Amino acid sequence: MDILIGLQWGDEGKGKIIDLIGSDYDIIARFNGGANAGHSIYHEGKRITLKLLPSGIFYPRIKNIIGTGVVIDPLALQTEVEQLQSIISDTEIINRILISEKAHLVLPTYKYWDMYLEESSQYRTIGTTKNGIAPTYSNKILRQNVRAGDIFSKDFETYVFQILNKQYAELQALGQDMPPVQELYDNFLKACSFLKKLQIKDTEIIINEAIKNNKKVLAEGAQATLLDIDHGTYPYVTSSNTIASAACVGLGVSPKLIDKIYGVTKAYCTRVGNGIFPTEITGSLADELREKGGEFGSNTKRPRRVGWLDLPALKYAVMLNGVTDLVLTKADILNGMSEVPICTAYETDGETRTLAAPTCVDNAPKPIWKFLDGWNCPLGKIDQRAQIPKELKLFISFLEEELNIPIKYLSTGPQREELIILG
Ligand code: 2SA
Ligand code: MG
Repeated sequence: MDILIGLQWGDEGKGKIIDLIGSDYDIIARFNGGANAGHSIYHEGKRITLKLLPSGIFYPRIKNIIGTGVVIDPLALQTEVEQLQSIISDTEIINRILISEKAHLVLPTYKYWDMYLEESSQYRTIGTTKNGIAPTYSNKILRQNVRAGDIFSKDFETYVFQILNKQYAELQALGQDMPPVQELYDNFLKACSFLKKLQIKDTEIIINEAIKNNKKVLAEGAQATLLDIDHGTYPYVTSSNTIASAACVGLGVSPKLIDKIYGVTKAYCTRVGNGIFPTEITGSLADELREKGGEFGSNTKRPRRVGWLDLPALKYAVMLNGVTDLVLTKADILNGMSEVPICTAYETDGETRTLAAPTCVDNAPKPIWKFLDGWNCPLGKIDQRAQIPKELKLFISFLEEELNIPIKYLSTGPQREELIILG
C-alpha cells in the first residue's frame, strides 16, 4: 500500500496529485478526518471539491473506501454524493463507494457542540470547520458513539434518540441555538437510510485481501502533518492523526505492507484556523499571494493565512512521515517574484534549530531567512524538465539537498496535465 499525505497545514494540492497518480490504483481509501477535508480536483474542466469521498471517485474501475479511521456525517455524505451525481451525470459513482462498518458517525448534535466550543468564551477558539469533528472523535474515545455498521441494528434508532435528546438538553442548557430536536433526529435517520444504499463492509479485510492479490492500494490523507492531534501544533490541530502511520491504524493494514509514502508540499505555506505560523506574512504582499494562489478554504471559503516555506517544519514532517516521494506544488504561484524567501532555521532564546516542530506558542521562533532568486516563466506552459527555468531548478535542488530526498513531481498548475515528472 502507498500513502499520500500533506506535509504542512493542509491544502497542499493532495486531491490533484491523487487524481493524477490515482489511475494506477485499484483502491483509494481515506483513513482519517471527515467532511472537514476539501480536496479539489478539476474534472472535465469543472473544479470539484471532495469532502468525504476519496479522490479516485471519477475512475470507474477504482474502489473508493471510506475507512475505519474516518468520521462520517451521513447528511454530508448524502449531499456530496447527490451533488456529484448531478454535476458529472454519473449515477454509477454510488457503486464505487465502500464504507467501513467500523467508521464512526457524526451525530447532528456534534456540529452544535463544535460551534459551542468555538464560540463560547470559556474555550479556546481553534478555528475549526464546524463539522463536528472533535466532538465525534471525543465520543468515539468515550465509547458513547455509533458506527456505520450500527445502522442495521435493531436498537440503533432508540440509542440515537436517547443520545440526541441527552446532548440536545445539555446544549440547550448552555444556551446553544439549534433547530428542534425532532427535526435533527428525522433528518439524521433519513440520511442513514441513504447510507444503506452504499456498501457498508469490513473494509480492512477487503483492503488486505486486495494487497495479497497484488492489487494497488493508495491511502489518501486528509488535513496534514502539522494538524496531527499528537505531533502537530496542538491545541490548534484537527482531532485525528494525519501522518502516514495513521493510515495503518485507520485502514487496518500492517506497517509491513507500506511501500511508497508520497509527501506533498507547496512552495510556500498556508494555514487556515488559528495557531502558530512562524513564517506568516501579512499586509498587501500576503493579500496578493492569497489572491494569486486562490488561498481560500475549499468548503468554508475562509481566507487562508499565508507565509513562506518553512524548512525546519518541512524537515520535521518528512521525518515523521518517512516520505519516499516528494511532490512540490504551486511553484507557479511564486512566478514573477524577484527573490523567494525560505526559512532555513528557527532561533529561539539564542538557540538555532534547522529541524523543529513549530509548537512553541508563547515563545515563537524567529525565522532565519535565505533568499533564492525568483523565476519568471509561466510554468503552466511547460511540460518538460529541460524547460524549467534555472532559478526554479536551483530552488528544487536546494530543497532536495536540505530534505535529503528527491522531488518526484513538480505541479505547474491546478489542471491534471499540469505536472512534470522529475525523478
Ligand atoms: P476541524 O474542523 O476540527 O478539523 O478543525 C481543526 C483545525 O484543522 C484545520 N482544518 C483544515 N485546514 C486546512 N484545510 C482543511 N480542509 C478544508 C480545505 C477547510 C475549509 O481544504 O480548505 O474549507 O476551510 C481543514 N480541515 C480542518 C482547521 O482549520 C482547524 O485549524
Ligand atoms: Mg483542502
